[in-house]
Amino acid sequence: KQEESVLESEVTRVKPPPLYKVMLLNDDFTPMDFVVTVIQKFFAMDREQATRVMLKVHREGVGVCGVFPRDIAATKVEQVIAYARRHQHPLACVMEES
Ligand code: NFA
Repeated sequence: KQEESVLESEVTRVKPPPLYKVMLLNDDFTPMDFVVTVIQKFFAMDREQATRVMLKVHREGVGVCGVFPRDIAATKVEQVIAYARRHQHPLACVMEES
């Protein structure tokens, strides 16, 4: 059992691991259909769900594609950015502790 005088890191982690939101950011250049495809491909949404998220990003500037443990969130961000750059689109993807 955790003692008040002992750091959490010296005993056992008590808090659940943090979760991170993975978000897309709007820009003026990436085609809407490409964004929908990205959301379907990397966040396992159907076309209808993906279109809703894309339109939210387009209208509000940012939208959440999913919530994941840190390493999975970081991999999603890297994969989305690499895929967008490979197709020469400036689409931005970021993560933030939720
Ligand atoms: N704003 C972009 C356009 O009008 C579409 C877009 C949506 C881009 C979501 C990035 C993210 N073509």
